[in-house]
Amino acid sequence: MKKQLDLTLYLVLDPLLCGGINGMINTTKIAVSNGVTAIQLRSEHEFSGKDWYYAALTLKEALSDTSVPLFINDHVDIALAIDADGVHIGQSDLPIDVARQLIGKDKWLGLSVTNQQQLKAVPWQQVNYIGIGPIFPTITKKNATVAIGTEQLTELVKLKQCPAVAIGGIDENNITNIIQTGIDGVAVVSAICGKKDIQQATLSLINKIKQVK
Ligand code: TZP
Ligand code: MG
Repeated sequence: MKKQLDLTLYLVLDPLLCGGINGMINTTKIAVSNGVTAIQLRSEHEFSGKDWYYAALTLKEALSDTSVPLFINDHVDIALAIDADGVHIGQSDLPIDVARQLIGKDKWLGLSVTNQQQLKAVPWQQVNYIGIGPIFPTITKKNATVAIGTEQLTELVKLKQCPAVAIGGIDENNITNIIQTGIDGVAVVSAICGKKDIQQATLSLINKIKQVK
């Protein structure tokens, strides 16, 4: 099925929070059937190259009859090996032009941005979307930079020249304020991963997004 770049509710999977590869697959299936529009595989924990590869491959298969794309965090090699739909990289990963060169023009490329200086330096021709954050404090990402808050997010949204998702500490209690900034979508980890009721967690976020959009 043809994939689409819809950033409305972007789920970043954490293998540890989800309970391993099977937990990620289960989370993905339930989240996607309840409205998640994009999936990213990300891990900060011990995850060998083989684990990355098999997790990514299994996720790709799980999404094969959906229109929901799979992004791989940082690892261009894994993205290419499994023919993922895209790659997401941070400011200290590969230079963006090198990542683009490696993945080619047909795969989607996302870049993390934390402040105005980084946003002004984005090579807009090379990226398909940016991730802005952390918006609120988060314990999911080790060494996360200081949370920027919704006012700063609003300023960055005004300056951006491509679609964007907000990330970091976003949950059902603050998602409405985030969507009201005019951002294209929201990315979450712990608001879905590891929740007892994945369906309810997803629906609660998606319904709040719909109320504003
Ligand atoms: N990048 C900035 S904050 C963050 C990432 C990957 C973690 C977001 O996790 P959570 O659980 O949604 O706060
Ligand atoms: Mg990274």
